Amino acid sequence: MKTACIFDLDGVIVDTAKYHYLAWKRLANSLGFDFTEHDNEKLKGVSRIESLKLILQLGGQQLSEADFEAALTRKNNWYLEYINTIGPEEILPGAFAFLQSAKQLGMKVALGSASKNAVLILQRIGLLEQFDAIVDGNKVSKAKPDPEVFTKAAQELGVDARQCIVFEDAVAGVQAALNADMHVVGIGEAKVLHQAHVVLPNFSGTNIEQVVQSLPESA
Ligand code: G16
Ligand code: MG
Repeated sequence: MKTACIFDLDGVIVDTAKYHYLAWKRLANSLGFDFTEHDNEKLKGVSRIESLKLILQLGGQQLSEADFEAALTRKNNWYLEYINTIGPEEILPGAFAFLQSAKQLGMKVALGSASKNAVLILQRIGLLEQFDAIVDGNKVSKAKPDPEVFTKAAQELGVDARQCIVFEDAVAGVQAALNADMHVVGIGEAKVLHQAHVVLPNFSGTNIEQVVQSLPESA
């Protein structure tokens, strides 16, 4: 029996990747190198610290501990400038209706995100009150593909892992859900998210009942 849904935030509920990209690009440029949209794909679902490590590697740079911390703060401040202007129009197509379909069926819903800005983003898009539990980057110490974020979400909801369906757009997130022994629906391209039990391009034109029916019996 599937009784709970756990949604990733960036790339599933809202597309904040473009704002992360703009802020990281600004940081890279200030350090004297460029950062492309192609390379930004590698940062999806990756924590802030790991993202900066990756970017510095791409730019062939090393920073002292103090400069690393300062760079994280600068990037986040730029990111917050963008986030503070977003609203409900940024919710990805079909995501709100899908979430509602799960709630109407009596399922519990949680957020499982790597972002430390998750609560602010949910406030900005008007969805904060929709979630029964929120586990974000402030509550976990291990990054996806570690299952911690999803395991904690299930604990907060008071349900078993096998009762949860995770919705994820990142490969590391799909792996985290599998490592948590949960059902996982990939949101994006099947060739990228092939480890997921089911992959949907987005939430348009579907609902939770259709998704539950599409999950393989063994999943
Ligand atoms: C999101 C994004 C990542 C970002 C991470 C940390 O994860 O996909 O690109 O680096 O959050 O965000 P912040 O800097 O706001 O703490 P998710 O798990 O919601 O996809
Ligand atoms: Mg994501």
